Amino acid sequence: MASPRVFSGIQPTADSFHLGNYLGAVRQYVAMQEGNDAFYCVVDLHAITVDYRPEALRRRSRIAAAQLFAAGLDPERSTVFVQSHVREHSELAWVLICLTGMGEAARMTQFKDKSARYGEASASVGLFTYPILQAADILLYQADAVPVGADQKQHLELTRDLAQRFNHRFGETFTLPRPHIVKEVEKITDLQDPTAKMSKSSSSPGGILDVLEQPGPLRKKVMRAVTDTGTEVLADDENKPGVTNLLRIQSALTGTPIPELEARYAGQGYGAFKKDVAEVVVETFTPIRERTEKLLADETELDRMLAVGAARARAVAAETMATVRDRVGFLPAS
Ligand code: AQP
Repeated sequence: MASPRVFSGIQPTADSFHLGNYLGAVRQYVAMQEGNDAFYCVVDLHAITVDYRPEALRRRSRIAAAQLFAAGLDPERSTVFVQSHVREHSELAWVLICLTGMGEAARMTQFKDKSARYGEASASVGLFTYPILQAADILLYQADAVPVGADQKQHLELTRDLAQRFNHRFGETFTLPRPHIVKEVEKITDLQDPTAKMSKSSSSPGGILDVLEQPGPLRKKVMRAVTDTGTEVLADDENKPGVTNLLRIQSALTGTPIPELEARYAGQGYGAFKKDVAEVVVETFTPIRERTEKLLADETELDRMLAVGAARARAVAAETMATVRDRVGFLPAS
C-alpha cells in the first residue's frame, strides 16, 4: 500500500521563521517525513498577497527553503519545492475560485484580521482568495494530512468543503485532507502579549523569537517575557498566560511533561525558570542557524535541490490537473 501523503506550506514573508512556525509546523514536517510521502512548499504565491519587494521575496524564499533543510528535512525523503515553480497551483486555484461562494470566502477570519491590519481599502483580491489558493496547494497533491498550527483550522475546513463540492459535482477526484494539529504547540503566543499568536507580521520585535536570531537577543527576549505579578511556575491559561506559554515552549523543546517542570521550579520564582527556557531555545536554534548559513552560502546547490523538488512535485500536480481539466470540461490542448 502507498504511504499516506502529507503536504504543508510556509510563507517566505520574513528573514527568519519564528518559534511558533518551528513548533507548530516545521518540527511536525520533520517528524512526518517518517512513514509518509511528504511534500513541503515555500509558498511564494501566497507571499505576494500583501505588500512586498521582489528582491526581498527572492532572498526570503531561499532563506525559507534553507531553514527547512537545516531543521531536518531530508531531500531524499521529502519533496521540498517553491510554489511558483509548479504552475498547476495557480491553475487549480482558478477552478476552485469558481466553486467558492463570496459569502463563504468572506467568512475567513484571517482575511478579516489581515485586511483590518493593512487597511481594508488597500487589501488585495489576492489576500481575499488566499485560502482558496491554499486549498489548491493541498488538493493538488491528494494530501491525507496537513501539519499546521491552530490558525489554519478554518482554511482546512474550507479545503475539505471545496474538495467535497468538486467531487460531488464532477466525480470523485480529490482526497479529503485532515489537519494534523499538535494540541500542545498549536498556538505559541507572543512573549510581550501572551494572549496573541506569535506572528511574523504582527508581533513586536520583543515578542517574537526568530530561528535565525543570535543567542544574545534570544536570551534577552525570554528573560524580558511578560509573566504576571505572582511567583509560581504553574500552567494556567486564564491567569498566567505568559508563564503557561513559556512552560509549553520548554516542555515541547525538552520533551519534559509540564507537571514535571512545575515541580522542578516550585518555590524558585521566575528567574531560574526563564534562564533555562532561554538556554533550551538557544540550544535548539543555534545548529539550525549554522546549517542555514552554510546552505545559503552555496545558492547554486540550494537552487539545484529546489529544482529536484519542483520536478517531483510537478509530476504529481500535472497528473491531478489533467484529471481536473477533463472533469470540468476543458478541451484537450492537442
Ligand atoms: N504562533 C504560532 N504557533 C503555532 N503555529 C504557528 N504557525 C504560525 N504561527 C504559529 C504555523 O506556521 C505555519 C506557517 O505559517 P505561515 O508562514 O504560512 O503563515 P502564518 O500562519 O500567517 O504565520 P505568521 O507568522 O503569523 O505569519 P504572518 O504574520 O505573515 O501571518 C502554519 O502552519 C501556521 O499555522
